[in-house]
Amino acid sequence: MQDFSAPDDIRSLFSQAMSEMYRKEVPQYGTLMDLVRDVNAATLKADPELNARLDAAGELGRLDVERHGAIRLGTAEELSMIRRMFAVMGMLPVGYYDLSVAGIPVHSTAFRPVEDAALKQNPFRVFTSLLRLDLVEDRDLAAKAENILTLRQIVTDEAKALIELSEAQGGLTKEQAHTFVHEALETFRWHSEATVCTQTYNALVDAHRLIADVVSFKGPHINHLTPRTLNIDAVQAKMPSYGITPKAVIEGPPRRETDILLRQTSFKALEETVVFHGETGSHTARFGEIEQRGVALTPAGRALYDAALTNARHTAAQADAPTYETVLEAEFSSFPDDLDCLRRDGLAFFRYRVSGTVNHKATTIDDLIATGALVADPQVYEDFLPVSAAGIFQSNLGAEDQSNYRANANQDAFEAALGVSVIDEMALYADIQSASLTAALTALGQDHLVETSQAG
Ligand code: OOG
Ligand code: NI
Repeated sequence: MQDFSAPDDIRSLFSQAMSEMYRKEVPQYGTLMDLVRDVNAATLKADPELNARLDAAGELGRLDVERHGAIRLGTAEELSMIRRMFAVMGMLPVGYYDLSVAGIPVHSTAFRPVEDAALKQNPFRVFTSLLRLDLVEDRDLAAKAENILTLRQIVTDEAKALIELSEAQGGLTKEQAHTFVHEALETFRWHSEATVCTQTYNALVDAHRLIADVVSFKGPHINHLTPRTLNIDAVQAKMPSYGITPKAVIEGPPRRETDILLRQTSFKALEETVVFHGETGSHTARFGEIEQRGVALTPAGRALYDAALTNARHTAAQADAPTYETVLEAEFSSFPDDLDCLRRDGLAFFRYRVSGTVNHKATTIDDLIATGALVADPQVYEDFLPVSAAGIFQSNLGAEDQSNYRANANQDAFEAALGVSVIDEMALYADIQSASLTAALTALGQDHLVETSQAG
């Protein structure tokens, strides 16, 4: 039996290598990383309780390495090949996002680690979109785009060989893993030379800027890398003094005592020089983003969130409406803003751990928590939000591209392209919650409570 590198270690190597490459390609990303690191350090210093909680939950370690990226693919073959590439690094497709609702001709998934230990080590995720040429009205242009896409190969021969080797032998040796990371990086590199001429590029832009971005290049350049901050309002406020102009509003829930789901903001895409068959022009694709992650919500919590967000967007769109922030805060005022309340109401997912001892037979789980024997840590939301993602897409595509495609989800087609089904994110959080609770109750000698916990 050969000694293989752990997929978690390959993912860490890859995430680090991507970060280094993107820092060189987009210097503003490096500036943003520095800003986020400083704000995180200051936040932890000012809030010892948060520091202690993250430390006890084993979450401090992942903070500095944590980031997500995004890519956009052109064909089913590309999506299935990228799935196999990410699988080598322990990243699986989780969730299905339909962006057609927002007038963006893609549907997406997030490749990410799913196991508890893997998430703790390095939760690197890639939001991966597949272009939907079926939504393009101009069928001739769609056919032309498809032809262009079938001519490219986005994975190097060496990377492909190593993916196949890893599948055949069940992993990669350390040396193979290093070569694999080096080769995999090539797929996501920026190409300043387009594969199409100016005229084709312009026709694609006219159909949708996003289509031009996917079709005109040799590969799916990484379009942003996003560090995780503990205080997104502070980073947003400080961006201008670092020479970065953020988008106007932060996507997601409003600022609260207890962070839920995901808040995100980005800065505008850079205009970059591109050569189109010898002719110099430009293209905007790559940008920067930051995110603040909170607790994952249960289906009941998520339904509340979706309703509040929909109402806020509706109200804010009315004439004479107050600012979006004001409306958003008002809509979320009835959303419980306290971890214990979120837990008791079954609105959020937790991870349980033992923190003391008990020598009596407790009658409820709440008893064990009240006495300090059992601790419920909030589970970090590891996924994305479709409405927020649409806002991020739009902020760097330009408002004029918000054409309406009508809701047109097609998860079956996406999964057929992917070659497997996407994993249901809610099931992952629920499994972590129940497994951690069962283990903690057993360790505390409170097995009699396991069944009640599973019933709820
Ligand atoms: C992806 C936009 C979505 C997020 O964090 O929600 C996204 C893209 O622009 O390709 O990255
Ligand atoms: Ni993003």
